[in-house]
Amino acid sequence: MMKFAWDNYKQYALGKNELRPLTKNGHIGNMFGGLRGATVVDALDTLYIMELEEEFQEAKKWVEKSFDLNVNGEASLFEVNIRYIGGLLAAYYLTGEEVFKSKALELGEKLLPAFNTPTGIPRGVINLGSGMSWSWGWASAGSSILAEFGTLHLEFLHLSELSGNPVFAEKVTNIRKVLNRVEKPQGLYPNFLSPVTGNWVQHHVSIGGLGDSFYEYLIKSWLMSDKKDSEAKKMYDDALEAIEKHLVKKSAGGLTYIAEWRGGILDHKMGHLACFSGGMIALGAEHAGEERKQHYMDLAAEITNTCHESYTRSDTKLGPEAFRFDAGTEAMATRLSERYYILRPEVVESYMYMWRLTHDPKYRQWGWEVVKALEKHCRVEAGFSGIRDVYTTTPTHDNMQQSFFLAETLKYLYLLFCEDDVLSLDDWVFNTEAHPLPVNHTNFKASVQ
Ligand code: DMJ
Repeated sequence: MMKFAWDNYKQYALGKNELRPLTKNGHIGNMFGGLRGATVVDALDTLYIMELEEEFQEAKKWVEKSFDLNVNGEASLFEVNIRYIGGLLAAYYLTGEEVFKSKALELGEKLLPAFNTPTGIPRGVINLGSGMSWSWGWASAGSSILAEFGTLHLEFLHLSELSGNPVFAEKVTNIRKVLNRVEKPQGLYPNFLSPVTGNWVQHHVSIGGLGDSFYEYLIKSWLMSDKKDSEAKKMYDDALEAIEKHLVKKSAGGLTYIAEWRGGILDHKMGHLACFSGGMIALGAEHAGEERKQHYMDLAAEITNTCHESYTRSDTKLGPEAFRFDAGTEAMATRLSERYYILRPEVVESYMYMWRLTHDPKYRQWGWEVVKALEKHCRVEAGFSGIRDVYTTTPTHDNMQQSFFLAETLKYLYLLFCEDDVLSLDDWVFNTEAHPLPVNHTNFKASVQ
């Protein structure tokens, strides 16, 4: 599947950001500020891990010869960080090839002006040429987004480590300080914060979109520090406790889910994005106190089961963008606009963690169901495509092979069926785009072979 996805991207869209597999051309979009080759950089480590040697060399050659960082345009700080910086850092740590390191550092420098705000909380959008930055037009009152400024820590610590320049680490340490200072309603972290005042702008809390990877980076910061960053661990433990108290619910049919919270009122909806949390909670459970460990493993298993239900209840056996638990609905989309599946990874991501941490064979079975469904409904003549409605067996394709399909979905599926020592969870943490970063700078050769 990876070879097919890569070969078609290479044939029809090399150098563009994504492949359009129906029309057999490339897509550039406006997320990466003029940067190109998002699929190349996102795919590098997956190709390498899968031992697709020739394809990896093709990707590396493109980075060496054609990856131009002198661009002008509006980029998402978050997306550039998780896909490009994360992808380059992982490729560097896996191979030791200097080109990946130098590109990661050069790009990292270009992101720094986004932090020039009164609080040091970065704005979401940056022009990579001029360094001008601003907030997303759709974010209330010029706010910055929790899942965006809260998803820089892992990569920025590595940028400081590799460059010897503390500036990157200082930027993310300051974000922590601001977050620790501000009062949390019921212990929860709302999704919108003002980079000017350092106060919350709205009380919307979600473990799905807008909030998700902030929580993920707390527990992973602690793991990546070889369990020394106790501040991150405490923030994670406290946040999870508040989430469990206020957001975790059980449906009439017995399915556990994590609702969204709007100023105290619950929206009984779970996004596909929120399905990463089964894996995250399992990963954290490993390191919870003895009395909490089983409790969190059970919670992780229940959430993963609910996400699996959102897949099995559809005609394609792929899950919708969001599913609800209200008015008699259980784990299904109720709105037409939420029925699509765009090759997202979060559900197989949780299967991978649950498999590695429990070895219950059902997670491999569930992963195989996804493989079959992808082959049946998403494989088209020239690549893989998202679908517009998971509740029909003759779905319309959206003509987009997302770069995270190669970075994450296929990598997590591969790891689900590998031995546990391939990118062992003891030695590596995955950034939120599934790019592996070493724990405490463990040498790759010692742990992956
Ligand atoms: C990816 O870019 C990352 O996983 C991110 O954290 C959330 N969205 C996509 C995949 O769904």
